[in-house]
Amino acid sequence: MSQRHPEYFVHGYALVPEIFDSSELHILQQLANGLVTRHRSGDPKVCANTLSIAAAFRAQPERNPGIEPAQWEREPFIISDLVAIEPRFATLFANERMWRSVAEMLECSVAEVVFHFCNLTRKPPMAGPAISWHRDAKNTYFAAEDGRTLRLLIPLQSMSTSNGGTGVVPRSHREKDAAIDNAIWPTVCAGSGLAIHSETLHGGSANRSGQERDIIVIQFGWRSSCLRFQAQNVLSLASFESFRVFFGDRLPDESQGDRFPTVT
Ligand SMILES: O=C(O)CCC(=O)C(=O)O
Repeated sequence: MSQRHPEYFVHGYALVPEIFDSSELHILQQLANGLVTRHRSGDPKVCANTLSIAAAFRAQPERNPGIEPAQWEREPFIISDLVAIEPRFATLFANERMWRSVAEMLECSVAEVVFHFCNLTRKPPMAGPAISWHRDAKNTYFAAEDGRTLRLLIPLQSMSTSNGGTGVVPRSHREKDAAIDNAIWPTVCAGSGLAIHSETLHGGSANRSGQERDIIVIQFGWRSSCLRFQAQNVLSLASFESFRVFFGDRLPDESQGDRFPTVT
């Protein structure tokens, strides 16, 4: 058994308390709200990286019953590659608590951990879609041959079953036939994290409450893993050291010539 993070090892998920303090959380919320506002006003850079609630409905209407898609064209569901459209996210992601916790759960050194991708996944009040039950190891966006990846979900408002929170099936990372009936919905405070093993079954229902439910999703992996699928996000495969050295102490500003480190 892992001596480093037994809860994650045994259950296939873990809560990581207070990754972001209240002032960092406030900045994260402002950056996320800024992207949502830009999408609503039709900003082409944000729109190019966004799946709207309406587009998600057209692809899978069963996930969001009763909504009228025409009303939700400008409402973002998933905004991808956050750092590409808002470089200041990079500063927040240079967070030592987060990288150390991830390294413990992936059972490697911080130097071995690399960032894969990030997005903002939203379930807006009364219109947030359900997310099908799935295992991240099977995804065709960014996945490692050896399955050594971890997804960290960081809610920007407290999330639970009441506002379309994420459900997980404990121990399903070890049980291929685990039943969804055994799912639980952890309450995760804003700024804390829900870490999910790549083989853990997870998903969630639609948000029909009056509360927001926005989460930052970040996938991490091992530097030495061979990748089965690799999307191109800004800073994909960058290490904590790259985030810390390049962005740790100030907000990146492309107009001042800031360059993102490239990984070869
Ligand atoms: O938005 C959610 O509740 C879950 C997101 C998720 O399942 C994922 O990113 O793998």
